[in-house]
Amino acid sequence: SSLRVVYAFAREMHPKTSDVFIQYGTAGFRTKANLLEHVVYRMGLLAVIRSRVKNGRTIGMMITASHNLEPDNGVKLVDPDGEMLEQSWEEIATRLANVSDNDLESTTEQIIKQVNADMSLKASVFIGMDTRYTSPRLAAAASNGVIALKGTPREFGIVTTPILHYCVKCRNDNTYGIPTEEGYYEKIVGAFKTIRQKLPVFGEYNTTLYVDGANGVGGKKLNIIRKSLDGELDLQLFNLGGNGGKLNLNCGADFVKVSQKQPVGVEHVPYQRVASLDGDGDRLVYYYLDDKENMHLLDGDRIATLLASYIAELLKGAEAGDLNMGLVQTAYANGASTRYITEELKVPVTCVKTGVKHLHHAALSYDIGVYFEANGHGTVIYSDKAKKTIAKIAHDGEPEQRKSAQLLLNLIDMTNETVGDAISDLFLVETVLCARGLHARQWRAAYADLPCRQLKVTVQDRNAIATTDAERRCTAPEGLQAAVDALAGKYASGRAFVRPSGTEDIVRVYAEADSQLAADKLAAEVAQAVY
Ligand code: 16G
Ligand code: ZN
Repeated sequence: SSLRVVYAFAREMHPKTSDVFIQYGTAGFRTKANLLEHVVYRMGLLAVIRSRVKNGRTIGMMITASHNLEPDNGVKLVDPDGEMLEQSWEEIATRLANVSDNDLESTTEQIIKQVNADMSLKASVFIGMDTRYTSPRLAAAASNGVIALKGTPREFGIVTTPILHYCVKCRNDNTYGIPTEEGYYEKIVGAFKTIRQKLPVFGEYNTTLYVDGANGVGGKKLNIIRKSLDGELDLQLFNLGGNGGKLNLNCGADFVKVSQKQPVGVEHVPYQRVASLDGDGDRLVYYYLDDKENMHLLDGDRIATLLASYIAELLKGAEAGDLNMGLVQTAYANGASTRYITEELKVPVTCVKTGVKHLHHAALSYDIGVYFEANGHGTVIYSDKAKKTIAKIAHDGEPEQRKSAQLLLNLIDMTNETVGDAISDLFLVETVLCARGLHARQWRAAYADLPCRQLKVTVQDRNAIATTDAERRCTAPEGLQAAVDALAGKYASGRAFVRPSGTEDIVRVYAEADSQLAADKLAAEVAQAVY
């Protein structure tokens, strides 16, 4: 049959060259780029099958390894509503990625049967990639996979991960926007400019923003956006990939958050706020240096609290009292942020396992769900009920109510609800800081972070560690949790947990306590207990 030819082609063009087992993890497949070509080709096949199971709706494929260094790459699939691939398909993806070339045909046929795909339907797949030099070759393998099963690929070239998610969503739901990069700019930047007309700059807010682009795609896109901002925001961009700057190397959101150090390549001006993006533009943290060059970090927890408190203020102004808002965090959320949210903001908090899909899912249970990982990945999602209620007030409310509701509508337009988005989040943060006339120092003054430390531990088998309670406690190996409890108990405000990484073959340790010294010690002691 013609499919025979397809598999012969795969063996020729994208042969499986490695026997290393590879798993579809929290962020898809991710490993050394040279081990990925056959995996990406096969994900092209799977994307077509997925599209047909979804009645021909468009599926996304993103070629990226996010904040990893240049030699790595990865691929993940995006479901029709712009969300992460449904969890039950992760095992199917893993199976297809690991079969031998000889078994590729029979395994593909099995999967088609298992998921009951009607292979006579049309299939559409949007493909995006980050700036890695290995990405074009992998994107071509993805396209070949899509074409092999007679699907239609559309390559978007270099885009941020969230732009691809956005385009997939728009293609399947045209009320959300236009499925192009330009459509994305029009909606998000357009909403920002509209809101700036209504909220003039005042107070301690300064329109100059420095940006650390991690030498990746996010900075490049901000460089396009910058020219259309009409002075509403003066973006000074660093780490755009030129001048020998290496992707994510000693820069970018992950480096800044984990090392708590300033990135290389960014001009240093005391008290100037800096937004730091990760390599594929889906994470954002802020920081500033004081006059003694101490770094002050404003991470995902800060962004979440800033956005949630402003949305709460507008909901109150709109008198949309029947809409509930909640915040979703992970075990990595600083304890001080959780306390601030529940006690000061009086917003309910849910804690879930690491990984965007878990946060997104939990956020869906609120009318308005704000979710952020401490590492800077997050967004806000609004239910249909919330959107309808707000739109109605914006139309029929009293003048003061209408004002708040209209600002909320602009915020909704500025938000990429499909997934955490550094560019969209940056405009949201800048909107709130401007609306409140805040300097980054004042933003940071809302609460004091507990000092914390993260460590990586290499162990024989990371899966020997099993966790429960949203990864805050472990159930195996025996005795480990008791040891962690005993160690944390020695320190004031001590808290620690241990979890196997979903993206690297290591175990992660997190500790916080009332001083940096204590947090560092606690982390080291817990790491010792893991060995
Ligand atoms: C992935 C996740 C991120 C999570 C990180 C944890 C997505 C899109 N990305 O990058 O949310 O924080 O993994 O990595 O879900 P770890 O399991 O190695 O700590
Ligand atoms: Zn990323």
